[in-house]
Amino acid sequence: MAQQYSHIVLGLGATGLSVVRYLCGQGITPLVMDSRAVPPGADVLAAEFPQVELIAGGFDCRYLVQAEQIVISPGIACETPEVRVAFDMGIEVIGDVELFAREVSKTDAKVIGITGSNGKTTVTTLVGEIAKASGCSYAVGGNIGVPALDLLLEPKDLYILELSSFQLETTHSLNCAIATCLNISEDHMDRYSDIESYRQAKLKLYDQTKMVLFNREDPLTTPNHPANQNSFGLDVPSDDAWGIAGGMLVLGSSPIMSVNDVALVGSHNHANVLAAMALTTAIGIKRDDQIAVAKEFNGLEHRCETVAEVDGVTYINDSKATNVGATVAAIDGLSDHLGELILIAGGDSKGADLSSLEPVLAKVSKLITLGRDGDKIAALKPDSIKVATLAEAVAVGRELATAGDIVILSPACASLDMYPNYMARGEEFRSLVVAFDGE
Ligand code: UMA
Ligand code: ADP
Repeated sequence: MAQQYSHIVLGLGATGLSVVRYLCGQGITPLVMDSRAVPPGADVLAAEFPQVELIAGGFDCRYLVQAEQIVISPGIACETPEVRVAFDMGIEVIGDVELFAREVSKTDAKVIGITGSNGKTTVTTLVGEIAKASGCSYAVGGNIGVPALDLLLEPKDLYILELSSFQLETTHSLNCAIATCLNISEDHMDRYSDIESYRQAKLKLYDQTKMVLFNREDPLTTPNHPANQNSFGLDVPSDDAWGIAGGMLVLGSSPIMSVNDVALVGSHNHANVLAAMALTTAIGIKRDDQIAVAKEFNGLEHRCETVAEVDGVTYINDSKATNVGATVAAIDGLSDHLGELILIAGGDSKGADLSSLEPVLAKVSKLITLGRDGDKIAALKPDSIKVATLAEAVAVGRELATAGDIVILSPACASLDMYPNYMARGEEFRSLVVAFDGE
């Protein structure tokens, strides 16, 4: 071990690179370590930061124990033994969002924080669109894709951050103008001992905000301590909370717009729109800008996205449903549909208890399962059909469906047992369906 490093960056994905960029900009040359033999970003690091040393294929404890600060990527568990050693020695272990928070605290910029098990990306995007409509200077980042620190390369008045539980574990000093936890359902159980520890990671956000927005229909999102707070929900609200009454989105007793004019489909998305309105109202954005976006924004790819209608059958790509809560919301949201619902599900359940899918499976006429945990889902419904590939699943779905029916890919599982990511799974679904159209 030739050199001693005060700063160590653990993980060289998108986050690790953003941290290196930030630290080098501060005149600090960190050491980077990644457990993967060939980490993504190694080529960029070598080209842009030739002075930065990379140790790949494992974490070398000898460096860790001598560091002043370790900046850990969200994909690395804090319980990793080498990291635990550093924690136990009192070495500061933080994430990229904590560095972002410390930097933003030196400015007058506002931050909106959005977490939850499902709907984060939809709400974060909606808030970004509303900010755009209002004409303010803003940037969107965090778990949604652009690492938080990279947002600071072009300073703005407003930062809109999607935050994962992994990022929140290592974030302590965000000072959001308003922050929300949209909902909590089991996810990432391969990283948490139980849902309560996952929830506590998410609710850390509430300790770092001037105002809490919670989902009054999901008790797990209720703040543990009294806070300056408001709520949203699909029910009739009391006082000055956000909700739905008489077919209208409302704030307290004041109507805002008809639910029928919301471009996004499904009741879970009405909750998302209410949350986005509440978040942007707290920073002074006008109602007209919110309404304009709610009327226009019709959703993101891979999230209950209608891909095609072939022979009267609607094919929906909900590949981003990587946990049970998302699939439950999709099926509930479509259950008023008159035709049959044919569901394709399965993949890597990330250690989740899948039994909470059982009640919504009663609303599905046929269940087709695939992937590592497909059999566990199949066991929850009689006469399920097990297949080996998505191509087979889509072919079986087509065979079973008649005009007026829906075939939906909403896996309730991550894709990583069969695909590089959920986008690849959704794209394959799309191309399989589009191919029918050409026949
Ligand atoms: N990894 C290793 N060894 C390492 C470092 C990482 O094996 O030394 C693995 C991780 O286990 C993980 C993968 O590499 O499977 C990526 O981890 P990372 O921390 O390098 O990820 P980044 O590329 O920095 O991307 C991260 C977020 N990824 C994760 O939290 C896993 C991205 O969220 C986020 O967009 C990005 O930072 C910018 O903030 C993605 C995600 O899947 C979309 N998030 C999870 C989710 O939404 O469910 C939490
Ligand atoms: P996240 O970023 O939290 O993963 P997304 O907006 O990407 O959230 O949506 C992920 C999945 O969750 C999609 O299948 C989507 O249809 C579903 N979903 C979106 N909003 C909600 C919600 N409020 N409650 C439950 N499921 C939702």
